Amino acid sequence: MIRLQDVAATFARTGFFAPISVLPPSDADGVFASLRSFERTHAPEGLRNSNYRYNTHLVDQEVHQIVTSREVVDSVAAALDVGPAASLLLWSCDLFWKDAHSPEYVSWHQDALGLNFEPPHALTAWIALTPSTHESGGLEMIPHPFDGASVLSHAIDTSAERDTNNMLSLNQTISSEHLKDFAPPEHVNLEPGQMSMHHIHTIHSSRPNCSDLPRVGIALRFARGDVRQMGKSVNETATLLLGDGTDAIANGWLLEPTGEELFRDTGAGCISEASQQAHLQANQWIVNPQGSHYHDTDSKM
Ligand SMILES: O=C(O)CCC(=O)C(=O)O
Repeated sequence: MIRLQDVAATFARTGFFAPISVLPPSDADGVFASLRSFERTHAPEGLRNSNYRYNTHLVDQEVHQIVTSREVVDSVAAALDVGPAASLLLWSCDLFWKDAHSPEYVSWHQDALGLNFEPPHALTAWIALTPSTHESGGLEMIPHPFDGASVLSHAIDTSAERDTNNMLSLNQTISSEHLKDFAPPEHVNLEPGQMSMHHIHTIHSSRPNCSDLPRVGIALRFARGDVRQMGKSVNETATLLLGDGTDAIANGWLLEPTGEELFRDTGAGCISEASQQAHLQANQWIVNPQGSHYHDTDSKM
């Protein structure tokens, strides 16, 4: 049993925490199977390449239940030190899917790049649906206290010649010159159903999948309600997980419908109208590229 004080202390010291068991392994297998079935019905081009890989919790009820579960929310609230009067928001969620023996990788980067969250009270939680190990291309983190950390310079490459095996939308990469000032990276090994958390300032990456199984995880992006998105032309939408949302609304966040509203009229294998609308709204940057990249700093379409 993990003590939440230990989670908070380790997270503050190293910028990440793992592993936390948030689902029995058989349930994680079940979610993966249900995503496969969702894919057959709604994304025959492949879920990993479809818009549904973003904010999947707004269209898949099982994913919604996981992201709003006590196991997830309590650990995130402890790491972000969410006080009794503050709100906790899930402002994005995306699937990171590497097929077996895929050369795809994620270069060294910080999630904070381009977010302009002030104060930077935000983190990414990553839930493994399949084994995420050194061999399968699991996350690697550079331990560093997040307090006082800053966003380092990243090289960006969106040219036609960019390395398409890099899964990041901008191929954003911190140079090895910058990395040598930091401690060596640590591998994060996760069994299906286990979660890691990293602060938006934590430097992390992942290597190609050299295993025989797909390596699939759900990345959940959380922020405290006192976080304001600076200089955004379009406000982000977010799912309220703790608190009454007053602080979040005052900081410009738009609140998505609750799970009850989203999935009220959901029949087997069917996405509700509200759920589709919420997904479109949360992905408005896809339909309205005016705000392009404003919430897609981490993964490519
Ligand atoms: O899944 C991966 O390999 C990388 C995920 C990542 O960089 C993130 O969730 O912030």
